[in-house]
Amino acid sequence: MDLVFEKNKKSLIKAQVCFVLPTFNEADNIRNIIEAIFDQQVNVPDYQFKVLVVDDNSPDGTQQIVNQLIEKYDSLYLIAGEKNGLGNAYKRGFAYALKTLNPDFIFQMDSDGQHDPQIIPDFISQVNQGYSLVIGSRFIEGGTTPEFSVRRKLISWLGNILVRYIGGVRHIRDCTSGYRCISASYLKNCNFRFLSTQGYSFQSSLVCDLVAQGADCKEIPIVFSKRSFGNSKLSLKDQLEFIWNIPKLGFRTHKDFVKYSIVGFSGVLINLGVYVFLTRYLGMMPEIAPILSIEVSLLSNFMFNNFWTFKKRLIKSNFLSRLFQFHLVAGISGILNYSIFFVSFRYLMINDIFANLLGIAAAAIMNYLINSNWTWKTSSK
Ligand SMILES: Nc1nc2c(ncn2[C@@H]2O[C@H](COP(=O)(O)OP(=O)(O)OP(=O)(O)O)[C@@H](O)[C@H]2O)c(=O)[nH]1
Ligand SMILES: [Mg+2]
Repeated sequence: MDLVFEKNKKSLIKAQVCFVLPTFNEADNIRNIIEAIFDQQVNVPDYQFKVLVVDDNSPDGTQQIVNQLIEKYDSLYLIAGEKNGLGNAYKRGFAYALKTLNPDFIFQMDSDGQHDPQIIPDFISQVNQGYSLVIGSRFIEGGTTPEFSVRRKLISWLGNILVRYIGGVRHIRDCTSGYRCISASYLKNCNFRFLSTQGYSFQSSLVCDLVAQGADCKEIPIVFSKRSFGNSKLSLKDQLEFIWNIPKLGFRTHKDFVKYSIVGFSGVLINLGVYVFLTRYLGMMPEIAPILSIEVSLLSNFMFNNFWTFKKRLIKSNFLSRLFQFHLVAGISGILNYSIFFVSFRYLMINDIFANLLGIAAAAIMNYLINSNWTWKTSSK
């Protein structure tokens, strides 16, 4: 008898799925989206749905509508707070869900009807296959953004390229999508200090953090159409934060960057030493000597980076092509360095030493990012 009870009890334990819905002024949309999510419950009976609305004290009455619906749905929850950006709302929502709702998986979803709840079972079937991060993607085959303006398409495309190539998530086509299902075990281990972004760029930081933890990602196509009612909350501040956040994504593996900087500094000393040796001891002309001293320092930088900085990386490309790429990147960085110096000094009237420092800093950062993501790119990325 006990055994039967235990068996029945076990079959009653369903996987818990929590939908976190951030809202700001979504009074016209929130009812439809909540009802449409709960309507999908019958299609995935082995999963128990919970919906958590994270509202930032919307003045349009969003919370009143959610409170009415709480009377109808036992598994609907609402938390409210000050308006502090989409990223902060998600952080609050995740923390609450992980602490009190005991989820196995957490969905991220917009509350304005742009994310179709009818494909929730498709996400869950991927989770069933063992994926820990399932992304509703606008940029894989079958995915579309039919009503995006050319400007928005361009911004989205550029934003994704930056995150993919600088943030170490090249294999993911849509890093800014807000429709995702994430395994709670990964979310628990997220480094929320790294995820310090407050606005929309939280989405891209989160993907990078999950992948850095080893989350196995699968993208499924979505149609991202126009919001049902109301206006977009994406502000200029969000867009600036997105750009500002990009280098931070690149420096995630900061240990590599510190090593790379030490190598770069050693290169300066080697360059100078060889120059002094050639001109003072071998009597070489000062116009010719830098050609050799620059090349020697480039070669020594390459060797140190190859056999020390990026030693642990599993790299597909061969030694000679890496050597060639390294030289090419050095050339591009040199041009960038000079251009920034020239524009700052000549046109922005910045002091020449400071203008040069600006050029060196920008070129050094770009040089690291390209070499880390291209020359020594790991085969798994
Ligand atoms: N709690 C909270 N939710 C927010 C905030 N900013 C945006 N949201 C919600 O996040 C979701 C996505 O925001 P949207 O304004 O729709 O962004 P978008 O989808 O890129 O823009 P549209 O295509 O114009 O809809 C929506 O459900 C918003 O209500 C915020 O500061 N706090
Ligand atoms: Mg939207």
